Amino acid sequence: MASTAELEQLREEAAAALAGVADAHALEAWRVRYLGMKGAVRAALGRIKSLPPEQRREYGRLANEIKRGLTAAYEKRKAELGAGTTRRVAPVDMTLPGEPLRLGHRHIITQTIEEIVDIFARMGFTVAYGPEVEDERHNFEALNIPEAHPARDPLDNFFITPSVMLRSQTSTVQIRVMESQPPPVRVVSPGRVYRPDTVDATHSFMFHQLEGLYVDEGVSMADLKSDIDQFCKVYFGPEVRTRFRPSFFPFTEPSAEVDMLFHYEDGSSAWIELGGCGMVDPNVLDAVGYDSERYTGWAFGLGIERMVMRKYNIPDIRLLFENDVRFLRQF
Ligand code: FA5
Repeated sequence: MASTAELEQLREEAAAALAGVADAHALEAWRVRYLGMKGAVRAALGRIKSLPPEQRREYGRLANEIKRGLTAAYEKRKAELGAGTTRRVAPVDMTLPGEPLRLGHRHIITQTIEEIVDIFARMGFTVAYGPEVEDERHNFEALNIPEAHPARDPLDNFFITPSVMLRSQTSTVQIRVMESQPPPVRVVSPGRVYRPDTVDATHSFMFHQLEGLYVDEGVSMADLKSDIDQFCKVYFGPEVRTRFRPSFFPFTEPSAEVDMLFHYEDGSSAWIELGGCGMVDPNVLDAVGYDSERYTGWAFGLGIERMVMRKYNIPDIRLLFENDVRFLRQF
């Protein structure tokens, strides 16, 4: 037989149990027990039917009052415990040291490019960038490389369409810079280039070059030699020597290969090829609308991987691009 006394007892019991709830898990168990579909409050309400009619009104009023009161108390406790999330039962020791963050860092090629650009900036050069997807005009024609030249062979380049390609040299940026501004020009341009070379310890199908270009009145080969020599001494150390060997590039005349005498830690030394260079061919100046009677200039293109490998004693270019973090983490 249901009675209001039993309802009062239920209210007290539920309130006491709620006061003892310490976490979201216990709160949910409390809710199921008292306010759930099969909980005590609903069961008490269900007993109205069994009462004589004259008691039903009072009993029903009290039961609903208890239900509202417990629901409100439940919501309050839920908010106190933090939006009903399941709390870790184990206490957290806030004084323990945290787990260290695993921070990545820039690739050694990127670090080197930034370092080299910084050295040239101190020598008065600005930096320019050009697209890796190029047209034949910038990669060949404006650089005085005629259609029949072997460097344009489709087997020696990554063509995308018959006239669009992945650039094979950063010399493309010489043209883009000169097209966009009048002389004087004093600029370096680092970036990726692509060639279908057979991959070995010193060759990759993708590598980085640093282009340099200086055009003004009265620029001579002496400027080229002293600027490259100065750069090598700052980057590799004051004991480094450079030499220039006659060579050929369609866009420079005269042309040279630049080598550097590198001293190894064991006391030995060797001449290492850094790249190509020379005096900008008058045809190239004419192609971009510069007055080749008035202006002269020098240009160079150096292989960045070769420099990195020499400086850090890396025996194989493939190590740089395999993405093995155990290797890359060292730099
Ligand atoms: C050139 O690319 C010319 N554009 C350089 C130049 C610029 C000459 C301006 C005159 C004036 P070359 O093909 O020799 O030249 O390449 C330059 C350097 O890039 C090489 O000395 C070498 O250090 C590097 N290099 C060339 N091919 C590869 C390769 N497959 N993998 C890694 N490095 C390479």
